Amino acid sequence: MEASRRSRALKRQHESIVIHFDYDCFYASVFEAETPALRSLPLAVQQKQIIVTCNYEARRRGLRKLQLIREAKTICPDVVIVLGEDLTRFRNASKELYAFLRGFSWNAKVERLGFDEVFMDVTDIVDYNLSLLNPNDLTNSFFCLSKDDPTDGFTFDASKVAGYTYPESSNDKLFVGALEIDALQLRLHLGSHLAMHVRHQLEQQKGYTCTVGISTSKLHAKLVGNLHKPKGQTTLLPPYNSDDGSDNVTTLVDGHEIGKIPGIGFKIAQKLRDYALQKPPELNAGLMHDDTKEKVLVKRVRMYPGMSAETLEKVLGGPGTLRGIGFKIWMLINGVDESEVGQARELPKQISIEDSYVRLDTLDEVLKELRSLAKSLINRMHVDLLEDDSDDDPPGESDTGILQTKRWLAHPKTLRLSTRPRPPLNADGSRNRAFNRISRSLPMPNFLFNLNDSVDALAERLVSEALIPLFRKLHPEKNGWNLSLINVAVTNMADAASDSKDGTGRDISKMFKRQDGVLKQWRVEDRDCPPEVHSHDEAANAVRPGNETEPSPTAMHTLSEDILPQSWDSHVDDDGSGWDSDGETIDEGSSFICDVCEAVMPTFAMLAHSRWHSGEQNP
Ligand code: TTP
Ligand code: MG
Repeated sequence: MEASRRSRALKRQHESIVIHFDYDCFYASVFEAETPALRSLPLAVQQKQIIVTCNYEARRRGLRKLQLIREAKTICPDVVIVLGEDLTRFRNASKELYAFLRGFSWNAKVERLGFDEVFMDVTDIVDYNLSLLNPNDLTNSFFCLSKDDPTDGFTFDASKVAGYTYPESSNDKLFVGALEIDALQLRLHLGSHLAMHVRHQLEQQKGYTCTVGISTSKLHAKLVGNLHKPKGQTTLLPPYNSDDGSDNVTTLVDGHEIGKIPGIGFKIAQKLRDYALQKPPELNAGLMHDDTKEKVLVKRVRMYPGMSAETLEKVLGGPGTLRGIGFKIWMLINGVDESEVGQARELPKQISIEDSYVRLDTLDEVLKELRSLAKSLINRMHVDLLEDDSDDDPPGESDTGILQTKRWLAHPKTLRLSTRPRPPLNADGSRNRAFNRISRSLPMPNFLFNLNDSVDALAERLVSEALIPLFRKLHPEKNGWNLSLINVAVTNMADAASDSKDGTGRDISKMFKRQDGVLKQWRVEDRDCPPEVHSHDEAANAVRPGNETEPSPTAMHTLSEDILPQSWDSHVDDDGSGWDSDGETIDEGSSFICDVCEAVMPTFAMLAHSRWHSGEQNP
């Protein structure tokens, strides 16, 4: 029964063609795009005492992501190190590149995942071009990029895939002659040529290279894309389905460690490892609790005696999990992901700002952090939710520094404060990872939409009138708690289309008058916004608030959830909520503090980080 549901689901997926883009060494590329001379030098991006990424010249010379700065300097003394703690430039580049990719889409199904990944559903473009093909002369085809302009496009050879394929040996030319052609394969060919074109355009026009996967679902496209990094693209070839597990989807998925499957979160992966091994997996001593020495491949879980959706429901289900989690995970380990590529939206669903801490346990410190988060949140709301009210009048600036001619594109209706209390140390000195956030919400205070008051004044009022009362509800005790994270968010976004001051509603055409306006609507695609970089270090705190200087290199912790490719940790969190790059469900483990060196990083980075501590070298 399950096998036939799998095969039906795979057939449904065959109707879609999905491309996954992953920018190569993203942060380093952002600096290179700003200063092209850096391209030929070994370049590393520093956050705290760690290299978060480095360019391929640096990798060629032996540097790796998540290496300690001092080690990198020993290996490559002439490495150029740039500070990457202020995330603004990465956020902006990510939005700009997203807008660029979005420009190729007809159906606006373009979804950003973290800063440096994008999914694009190109089914409509592929099917349109399929209808244009001459099956008797596939080699001399023309790919049309616009329905309105038949000359807008490029010539290509539709009889073969552009780029690499999985499996590798199968990139044979198709038989010419309509009846010989497998429709899915031909559509994948078209997808691969479109991907190649977009990739080259991105490189030529924006200066960024990326690694790409082409298949029929987000899961397949992402997994297959990883095979040829950097600057590579890989297409997953049919067959996708078989009775005996010999199909290419099964082979591809089977070879991955269970925790590497997008959609299988950290907790679920641990439970599956425990189950497949019939004991907790061996850990790397002294490290975080989620780096297992014993790797458990998907195949081992899938082939475990008695494995079924029902079994998984028993293993994974329980209080706090979604019903049906067993079936969802069963489908995933069998290579089925029915989630759609999200529709590009003009406005974010929410804006949230957060920071994480090694230790935050006094009200004074909390107050300081709330002030700073409130300020960042208000600034972010101004950037993402305001538009120029008039294109004709030059914008005037009030004495508060805020443009008087701005108006709100949307009004969030809810203000939410969340914290993540840190669990106490275990008897052996280790500490369990803290997963659970607790939250309280209030209706959005109206004064936050006031454009006449300064950001500082608004932030002060937000803290005293809303955030402190919310904090008291979350933590009624005066002390005894120790927080590892605070998040302040505005959610429940209501479009302001019907409440313009003249009552005529929002003039959409105005937004398209200038390219700026067009770009702006994509600029607010963030599913969440990173916090400013704060220091929790006392000395550094002393030079705040409002300082614009780089934080001290000893300062700790600040990374945010919008740089978190959820694939490793949160696609299906333990509530089974599925891929969600809009941030509504990213409430777990968004940043992580290493127990060994106290470096802070996004959760997806921590396995690589712990491998580094254990001396295991990444290629
Ligand atoms: P990745 O996609 O892991 O790395 P990358 O794009 O730099 O390199 P690759 O070519 O191998 O894909 O991460 C995307 C960005 O996220 C990366 O450029 C920097 C940032 N990042 C951190 O901030 N902290 C981390 O620990 C890691 C691994 C990445
Ligand atoms: Mg990348």
